[in-house]
Amino acid sequence: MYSVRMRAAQGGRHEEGGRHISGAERVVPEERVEETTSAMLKRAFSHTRGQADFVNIIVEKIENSAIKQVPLLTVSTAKAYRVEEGLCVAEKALVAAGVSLTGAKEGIHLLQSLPDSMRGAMLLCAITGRRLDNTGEKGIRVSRMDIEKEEVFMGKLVEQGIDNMHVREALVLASKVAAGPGIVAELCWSDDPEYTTGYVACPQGYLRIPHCKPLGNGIGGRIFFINPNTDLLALKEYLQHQSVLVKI
Ligand code: WAQ
Ligand code: MG
Repeated sequence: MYSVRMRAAQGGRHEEGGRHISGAERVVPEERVEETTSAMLKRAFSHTRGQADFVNIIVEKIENSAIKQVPLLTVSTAKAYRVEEGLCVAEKALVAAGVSLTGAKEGIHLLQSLPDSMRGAMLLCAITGRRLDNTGEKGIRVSRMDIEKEEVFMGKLVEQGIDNMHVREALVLASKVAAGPGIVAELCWSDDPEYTTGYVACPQGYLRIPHCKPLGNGIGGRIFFINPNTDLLALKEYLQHQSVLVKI
């Protein structure tokens, strides 16, 4: 199998202060590497966040024996009709997953007050709400994951009426993250100005939450809430480097 990863920026490379535009992560067999890279390039050049002028695509072979399998999270959808309701549902879901009320409020506040979207996620202590990674506005990027049987997966999403790219990618990412060492819960909403549904995920499931941000808002983000005694190095290694196929 091959890990195929893309990151695109505007105003130069990410390392040189370019603004992150888009990214993508797949794990595919050799015969699908070409179509995957060209789809990623197309995507980098057509993101609603802006025109990319730097695109980095990495293709890397991974041994089958190095791939870990994790279960697909079960999906449910909450009811919310306004942003205040959506965020209230998110707060309750985080607390139900084991995040303290302080931690949940802090996480929501941090995402809401981002000056621009990050490329990765923040790690927060699930008890104190304190930021535990030191990656600043870059964040930690989860990589090297995909779904095991794409057609079956898509079929399942079609049945549930939620077969869009956002859900597909978010469910795979959230399933990898939820299986990580020390993960309590995840909070996310998209950086796409037209996509306002976010989610709270934890090992018990993936709760879709309509209206996590106002329509037209192009700032999104992700927060991983973790146990205070988590081995941070092991968790970062898992998130960034462990190859994972999500089993359906
Ligand atoms: N690793 C860590 N953080 C990431 C990654 C990654 N691979 N990809 C994106 N992020 C962070 C980054 O800060 C982005 O700005 C933010 O998440 C949002 O990313 O079921 O589309 O790809 O309907 O815009 C939720 C779907 C969609 C809810 C979320 O996120 C549903 C989405 P986006
Ligand atoms: Mg996006």
